[in-house]
Amino acid sequence: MSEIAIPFAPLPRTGAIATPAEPLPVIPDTERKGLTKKEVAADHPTWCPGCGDFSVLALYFKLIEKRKMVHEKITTVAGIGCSSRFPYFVQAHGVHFIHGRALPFASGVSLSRPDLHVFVFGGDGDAFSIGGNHFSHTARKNIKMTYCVMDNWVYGLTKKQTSPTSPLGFKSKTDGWGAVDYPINPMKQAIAAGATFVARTTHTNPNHVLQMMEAAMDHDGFSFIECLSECVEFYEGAFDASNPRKGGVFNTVPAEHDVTDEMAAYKLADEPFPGRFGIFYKNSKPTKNTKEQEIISAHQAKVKGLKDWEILKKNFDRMK
Ligand SMILES: Cc1ncc(C[n+]2csc(CCOP(=O)(O)OP(=O)(O)O)c2C)c(N)n1
Ligand code: SF4
Ligand SMILES: [Mg+2]
Repeated sequence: MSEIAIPFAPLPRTGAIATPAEPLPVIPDTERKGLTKKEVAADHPTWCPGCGDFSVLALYFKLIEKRKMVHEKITTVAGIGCSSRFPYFVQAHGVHFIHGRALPFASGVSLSRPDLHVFVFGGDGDAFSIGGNHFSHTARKNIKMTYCVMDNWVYGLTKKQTSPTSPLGFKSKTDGWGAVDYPINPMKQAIAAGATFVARTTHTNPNHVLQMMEAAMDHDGFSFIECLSECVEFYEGAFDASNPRKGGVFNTVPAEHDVTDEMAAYKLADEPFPGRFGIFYKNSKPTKNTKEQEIISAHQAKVKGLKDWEILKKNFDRMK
């Protein structure tokens, strides 16, 4: 039998043998200093000057700072689009995933990591065109996460195509004579699909955006925020009617509105633009996270004390 060749010679000894590094002490989250905006801001955002998305990003940083979050507990997921570049600009864990598929990816993170909160950011095209089905199914499953759609009523990244929220008559590269397809109403869709937290805000009112983000994050379930975010390049002035600085009106949800009343929420969502801003709907029901954990715990209880091979054997025996 021939000798087995050693692919490389062992390194010559240089004297001192390195001692393994001491493991870092584990400091509980509660005792750690939260991140500052400066620490969490990554690459310089590549959005056009004046894009509404800057304001949403700045408020996300503010939320992180205010809630004293630590790096490994922040997860920012997005699909594809100008708005979906979001995770690039956050110095923490994040994923810039396939167009329209941010929610399935985020669902996996949420279901497997109950210790962190998943934030998903994206655009109207990503959410309601290519990702339309995922939106409905993630909402009906009530998977714990916050989904903030930065709605600019256009496809910005691909330079001005009609989006599912573009109003009738909008002239774009795909509708040179003006859009003829009826736009969807994101708020109505979210409520009808089963989202348990549905809110609306606009990038021109920073305090309101932060308030909605905080409320959404505190909600145990699928929380959806439609955040109007102007595309100054391809749909300038789209939201002027909602901006008091541009002669518009910013009307909040009436104080007497019952957020648990689905029909009342639907009615609010039916108001013509600029409509209302605030929490339209909020309901409490068990999340998929909780239900799955119950199944896992029940199964783990059945095999408690068994060795891995014994569990395997049990499974094989069942298949006989
Ligand atoms: C599978 C696939 N189809 C189409 C595209 C091209 N595409 C990239 S972003 C985009 C639309 C993005 O619009 P939106 O989600 O509204 O984001 P915005 O740029 O407006 O923020 C499209 C159609 C793609 N990248 N992948
Ligand atoms: S194209 Fe529009 S959405 Fe994209 S970065 Fe520029 S202003 Fe923002
Ligand atoms: Mg868009």
